[in-house]
Amino acid sequence: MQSNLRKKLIQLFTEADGEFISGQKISEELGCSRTAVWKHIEDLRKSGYELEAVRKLGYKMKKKPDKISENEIRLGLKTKKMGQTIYFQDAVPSTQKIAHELANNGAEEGTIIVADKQTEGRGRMARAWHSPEGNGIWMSIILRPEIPVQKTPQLTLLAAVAIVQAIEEQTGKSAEIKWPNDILIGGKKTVGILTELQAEADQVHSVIVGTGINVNQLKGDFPDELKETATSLRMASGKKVDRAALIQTILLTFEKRYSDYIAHGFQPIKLLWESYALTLHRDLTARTLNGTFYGKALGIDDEGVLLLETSDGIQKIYSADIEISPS
Ligand code: BTX
Repeated sequence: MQSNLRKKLIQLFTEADGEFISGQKISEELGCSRTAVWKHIEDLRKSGYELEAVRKLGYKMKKKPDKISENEIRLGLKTKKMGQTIYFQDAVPSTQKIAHELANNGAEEGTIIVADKQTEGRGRMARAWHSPEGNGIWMSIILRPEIPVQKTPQLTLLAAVAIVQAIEEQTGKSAEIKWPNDILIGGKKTVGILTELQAEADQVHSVIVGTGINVNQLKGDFPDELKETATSLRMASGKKVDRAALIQTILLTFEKRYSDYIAHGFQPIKLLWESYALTLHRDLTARTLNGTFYGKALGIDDEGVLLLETSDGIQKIYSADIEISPS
């Protein structure tokens, strides 16, 4: 099927939102015969769409395949900027790597890079991020904020807030943020965020926010070393989650929080972040490159830095791995 006809047909079904559309209407919209409509419907079925046909009523879409593609992300996307340019590939080493290249070549703010699978997905400090095929969201967003370099870690916190809100909206599950970049459900890691920077001296060229979300994995899909510490949205909610729809919700919540941030600064994000934070007022261990600190988390400051009350006074934590002591 020609790709624009296919796109139009999927769009018609998406807009019909589960209601029947008559064969007549489809043939008018696509500008083809009723027989050709039937052939196009068969093609969609072969690609995994569940379509019901009832005489006199027409066709309705019961289920989309759990597949992500540029079209799936674009159709129904309600943002103005985030995700308006989409680079989708089935498999890449790392979406961060591609985002850096595109950002260097002048990609616009809001450009996203999404892959169904990463072979060299990475976390902080060159750690590996397990990114298998067909189950997760592996996405990088290019931003070009006009902010000083030292404020860019705030964007990690902003991304965490937007993703928690999108997860709640889409699955009904509440998630918690562990400073600075983990989102946990029931104490297990569901999302990781990696924020990287292209900047010189005091000028930010771009910020690349990478998010890895475990969506439809089952326990057996995780390697042994992650089985006890990681979970997916499906494991937490008991339901499969439509990845393309979740990407759309994330892009919309992200756009809202980002425009709040650009207009009003970090304060509104800070308040939201604190309401989702797991780490506040708890005793914890912070392992940093400058040593290990123990203390009570007092909160975050206006730059998004964690304030830890230790026996030697208040310690500012800029970057660390956090372990929360049992309460
Ligand atoms: P992080 O350094 O906080 O976490 C990395 C650690 O998390 C690993 O050492 C491992 O213990 C654990 N881990 C690895 N994979 C998973 C997983 N799928 N689920 C739960 N735990 C896991 C977190 O770094 C930042 C991750 C960002 C990933 C995105 S995906 C899109 C973009 N492209 C890319 O290469 N990275 C980002």
